[in-house]
Amino acid sequence: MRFLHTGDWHLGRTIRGRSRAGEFHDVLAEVHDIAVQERVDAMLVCGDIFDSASPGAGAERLLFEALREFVGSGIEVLLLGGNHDSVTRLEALGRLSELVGVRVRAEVVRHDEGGIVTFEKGGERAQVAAIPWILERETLSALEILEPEHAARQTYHEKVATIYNHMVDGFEDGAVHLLAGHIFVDNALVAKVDGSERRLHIDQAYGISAASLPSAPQYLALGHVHQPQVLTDAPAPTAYCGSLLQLDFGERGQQKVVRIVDATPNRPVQHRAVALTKGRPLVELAGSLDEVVAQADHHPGAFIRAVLRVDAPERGLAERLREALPDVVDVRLDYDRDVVDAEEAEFSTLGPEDLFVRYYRAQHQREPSPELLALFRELMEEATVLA
Ligand SMILES: [Mn+2]
Repeated sequence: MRFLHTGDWHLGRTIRGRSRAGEFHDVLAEVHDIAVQERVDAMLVCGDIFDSASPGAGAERLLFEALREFVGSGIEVLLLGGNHDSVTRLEALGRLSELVGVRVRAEVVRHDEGGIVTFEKGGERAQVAAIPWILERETLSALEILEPEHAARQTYHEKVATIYNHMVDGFEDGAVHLLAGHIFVDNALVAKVDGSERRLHIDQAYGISAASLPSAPQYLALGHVHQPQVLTDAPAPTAYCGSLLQLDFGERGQQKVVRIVDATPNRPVQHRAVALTKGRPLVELAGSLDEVVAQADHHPGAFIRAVLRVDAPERGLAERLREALPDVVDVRLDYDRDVVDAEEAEFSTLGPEDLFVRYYRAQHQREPSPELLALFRELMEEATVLA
């Protein structure tokens, strides 16, 4: 049987308040075209269907429209809940969509109570162990959460490993055995920007080590990490499909893909990536205002983050740049902070991030960590979207 492995759709996601609905529509149509051309039997969507627990009507429409296309082409679908999804919302969708071959697993259930989803086509049978995102608060007791953070993460890691290994106990002989999960696996690559790769470790996130993943599945289709990658240190073939679009500037330069997986019982699977082309690229351009404007010519259709080199913060600079380049969605000022006395700067010209960095320095007499800054940006983006 042939499967299409995708995930992290994040329908409804915007970039700095700008809609990406058109791109989502086009890339979902592209995924459908690939599925039809490749004659896949079923599609596994490995979590983070929506960007938020309460997506807008436009995001729901994108999903329903896409599902309608897949169902119309005779392709069965499994939707898995991710950490961004509302369990209740996805389950509600599943109540109806199961009738047309779109199955939903939003919450972990035992393998003998629906945790294993079965697909049948032309006399062949595939069993997919379906493990949505496992919430920390449901896995750990209140007491464990009160433990020092590291101990709580260790406990979470052990419990998740138990759940993963228990689920595959439901596999029966003679079928194709796959696993679909939404999880952070230690050592996965989270961003490759400007040549520097960053690996995230369990110390930094709730997750599982590659070695403790089960070896019984012929292929583990994972979602959660947005950079497509095959994990080479897992006991069975394991891959993150990645997201459909470059969702934020940390993902710039990433070639987005879906994966095609060919599986026959008791045989090694064949799996490969198929490139997606419909998303707008995200680029970061640095230099003076004129230099950034000139460079932008080489990136038609891109959303741009501009890092403007200036001697000192200057009022109205960002507005001038945005007038020249409407696709600039993020402007940062790069200047020698020792030269410019923080107290002297015009606060009204500073973006929220610069203001936060100044506040942090004043309070703690040191620089905020990259993780803290990343969290700040995420919160700012959420707050901007809500506003
Ligand atoms: Mn995600």
